[in-house]
Amino acid sequence: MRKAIKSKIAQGMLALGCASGLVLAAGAPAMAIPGPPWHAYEGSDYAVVLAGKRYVGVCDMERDGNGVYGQFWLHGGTDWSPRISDPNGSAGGCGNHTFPADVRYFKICEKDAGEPTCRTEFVD
Ligand SMILES: [Ca+2]
Ligand SMILES: [Ca+2]
Repeated sequence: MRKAIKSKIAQGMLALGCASGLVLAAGAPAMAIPGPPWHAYEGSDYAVVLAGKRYVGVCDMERDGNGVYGQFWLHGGTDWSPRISDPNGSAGGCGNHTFPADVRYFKICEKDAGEPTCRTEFVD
């Protein structure tokens, strides 16, 4: 009898562990912060989509000599946008652009060693 209760508790704890694991998985990617504004970070460098979903910025925030660019996938689009870069690198201010349609998802890329390192985030 005692043993049965103990194993029931163990099962309950296991179920609880699984449930919280699922919640964590559903919340991935770990860095995602709900918008607006929506951000995609690569280190401190980021791309941002503002509330109207059409005005975007790309900001190089690291004085590391690596250029950054953002690319944006629009609603009804069939490919990534041209690259939007931060024209003055890590000096103040960001590159920006206004698209004719809402952004669906987007990425920030850093031109570091080898292939650029990119992170994608979703608007919706
Ligand atoms: Ca950088
Ligand atoms: Ca800049």
